[in-house]
Amino acid sequence: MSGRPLRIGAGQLGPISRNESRKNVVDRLIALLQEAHRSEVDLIVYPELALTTFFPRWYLEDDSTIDSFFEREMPNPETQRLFDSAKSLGVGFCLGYAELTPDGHRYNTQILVERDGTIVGKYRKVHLPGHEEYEPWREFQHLERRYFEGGSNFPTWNAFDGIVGMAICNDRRWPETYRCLALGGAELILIGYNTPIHYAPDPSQNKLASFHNHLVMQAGAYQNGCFVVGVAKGGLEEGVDSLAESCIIAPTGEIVSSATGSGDELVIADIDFDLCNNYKNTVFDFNRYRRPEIYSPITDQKGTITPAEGRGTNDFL
Ligand code: CDT
Repeated sequence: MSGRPLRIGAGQLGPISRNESRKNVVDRLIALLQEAHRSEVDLIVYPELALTTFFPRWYLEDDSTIDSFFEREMPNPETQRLFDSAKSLGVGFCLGYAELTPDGHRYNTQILVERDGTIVGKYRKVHLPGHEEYEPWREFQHLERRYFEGGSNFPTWNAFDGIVGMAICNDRRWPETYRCLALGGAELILIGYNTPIHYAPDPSQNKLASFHNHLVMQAGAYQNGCFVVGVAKGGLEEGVDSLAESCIIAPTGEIVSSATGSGDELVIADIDFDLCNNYKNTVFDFNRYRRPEIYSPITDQKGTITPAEGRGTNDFL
């Protein structure tokens, strides 16, 4: 392949039970890494919170229980084997985990590790979904807003011979995520997710979970001339069924490879970063066609401001 080729693997995980040891999870990650190496993959992308069960589904009060789901350093004694294996095999990886900083801050984090085992980038989830307090009417909780602080930017990095950005799960539903990353030059956006199929505030959306997953990532890829890799922790985890359907999407907006099941599975695609230019230099030539002077409500406003009764919001009628 000419241009700037990269072979990517989406390292989908099946469920991780609450009592599954880090050692066992890291064994599973390394098994996928080894399969990636056999398939000559350059970069494998793991899901959001890939080292533990999706613990925000529980209201936890005990600090030491909460801490047990967080990593205080990266790599650490449990994950060093993954870094060592990646380096010796020459395969880069992207890994989501719960981060506890030395000064006590908690983030839903994803790191990008180059083929030499060095961490080149860290991203902290910006859009935290769910709720802060225990809500007894729910079948299960979604307490990300209790356990994590939000990240503060959408960085991009020169890595893997392209420009790479990251996003985490709910971030993928927001067009601002992709656009901010693309304004930083992103050609490849790596997204891990845990998406319960049951959406308690409006269960009529349940049957659309798969459609919405593809809709947002395919639109994000096309509208920004990027490749997007969406990687699930799917299947029935602690009684909660989560969407699998990991996939790799081209700047055309087309899905080029996708998972066939909901367990541990490696999904592979050959990409060429140069394809991004077909879109970035034509229909989505930002410099030529964007109108940022018109877009101020996007950064000046948080919620909707509707027109006054009987009026419109423009003044040239
Ligand atoms: N992990 C995560 O962000 N999940 C959300 C669930 C829906 S909001 C409760 C998602 O956007 O997939």
